[in-house]
This record gives sequence, C-alpha cells and structure tokens, in this order.
Amino acid sequence: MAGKAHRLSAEEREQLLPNLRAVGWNEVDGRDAIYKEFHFKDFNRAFGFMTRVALQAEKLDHHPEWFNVYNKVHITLSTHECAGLSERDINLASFIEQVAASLS
Ligand code: H2B
Repeated sequence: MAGKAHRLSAEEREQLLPNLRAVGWNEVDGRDAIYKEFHFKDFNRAFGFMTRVALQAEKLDHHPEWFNVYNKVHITLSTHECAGLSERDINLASFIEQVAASLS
C-alpha cells in the first residue's frame, strides 16, 4: 500500500463518517474503529460476501476483523499501522457497502 496510514483528523472525520453512519457503521466504544453487522439470506450469501471482501482486502493489503455465524457477518475496521481509523478503513467500508448492495 502506498504511503503511511495516518489517523483521520477531526475535520476528516466530520467529512467522511456521516456517510458511513447513514448506512449503519458506528464508532466502537473505547477504540478508534468502526463496526457494522450484516445479515444475509443464508450462509451461502454471507460467505460469498466474505469471499469478495477478502479478495479486495488482500489486494488493498488492508484486512477486516470479522466474525461470522451462519448468515451474520460482523465487521470491525481499524488500521493497525496507525492504531486507529485511517482513510484505508473508509475505503474498505465503501467497498464492503458496494458488495453488500450487490448481494441483497
Ligand atoms: N490491515 C489492517 N486493518 N491494518 C493494517 O495496518 C494492516 C492490515 N497492515 N493488513 C498490513 C496488513 C500489514 O500488516 C502488512 C505487513 O502490510
């Protein structure tokens, strides 16, 4: 990944987070990260979603923390490199939204 990740500034957060909040991403208590729970029709859809996100995560070299049970996928995004939220998390969240929209 080009460049070093930096934690989003207050101004960047004001600009970038409302769009994600509007589609269900929330800031995590006690940690600089964002979180969303996805529900699909069945495991096949959930795992198809995870597969597409995984391939993009590998391409971006930016990976989600996630948890799956049957049709549920819970995702936390944060950047280890800067110990908090960076633009990489915003970009990955946007990609995840596109994939989810295409599967629902
Ligand atoms: N994923 C996330 N979420 N944050 C990182 O800082 C990160 C990553 N860094 N995936 C990458 C891999 C790093 O560990 C490798 C060595 O580039």
